[in-house]
Amino acid sequence: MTESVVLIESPAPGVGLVRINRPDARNALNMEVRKSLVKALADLTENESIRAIVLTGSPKTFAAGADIKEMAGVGSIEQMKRGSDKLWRAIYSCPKPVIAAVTGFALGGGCELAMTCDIIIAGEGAKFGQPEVKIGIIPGGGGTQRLTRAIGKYKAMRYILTGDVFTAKEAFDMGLVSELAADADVEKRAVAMAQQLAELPPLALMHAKESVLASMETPLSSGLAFETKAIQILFSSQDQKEGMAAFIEKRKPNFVGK
Ligand code: CO8
Repeated sequence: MTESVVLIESPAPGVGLVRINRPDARNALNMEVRKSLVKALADLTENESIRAIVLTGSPKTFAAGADIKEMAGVGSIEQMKRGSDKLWRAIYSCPKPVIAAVTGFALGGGCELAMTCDIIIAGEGAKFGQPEVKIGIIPGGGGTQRLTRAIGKYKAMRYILTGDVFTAKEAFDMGLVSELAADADVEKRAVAMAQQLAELPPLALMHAKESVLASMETPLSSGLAFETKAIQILFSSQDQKEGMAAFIEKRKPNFVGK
């Protein structure tokens, strides 16, 4: 039996880990991988015992982008029917935080995959890039938008127009990477952070994620209104009462996600 191209693991209480497992093809995101990722994220979203998700690849490659061999011959309509937006939506619409643990190459759709996650922890040897122009296309999974928002127009232009790769340290300095770690520690660090998140109130995390994402899409006044409504909603949650009571009573809170 062939091994699945996407694996789901449970590395710590409350944490689900999704591993892209196509190392011979440098974890290229063919249709099977994309569909399996969407399914894995849906399964972990449904699973109430999971409160934070880590998405990772292999030591040498997070993901080398869309599968060039699979898409080389397709036309516009076939490309449209493939609906690659489903993968990105599965991550940004996921009510749970998703941490990308990046070692090795995160190129093209692989860089876009990391950028769609909420937090990026990268190994010191990781390499990022949007090399699509070199094969006659442009980033199509949000790269022109998310990279520009993360590092600014002039640096985004520099990397998207040349297709040059940049190091994890450069990505960190430009604001694309949340945290750097030794390559061997990336997964451990991501799981530890996910575990930290898994102990926090899920509804607060969900509204925090939605509010931060709203800031990328709205004028300030609309974003602030969104945030105001979100905090108001949280005042009817059980976890808000528990969190504040625990603070006042000087004890550890027990958050139940209600
Ligand atoms: N697609 C298909 N196969 C790939 C890909 C890929 N993106 N990347 C690597 N492979 C395959 C190679 O063809 C090779 O296969 P084989 O053994 O059969 O010859 C195998 O993986 C190993 O590759 P290399 O020998 O090249 O491995 P290296 O370790 O020397 O190099 C690199 C690793 C640097 C990652 C190199 O493979 C590379 O540059 N890959 C292509 C990177 C790239 O151009 N990515 C952009 C793709 S286009 C894209 O992502 C558009 C996104 C649009 C939306 C996406 C929706 C999901």
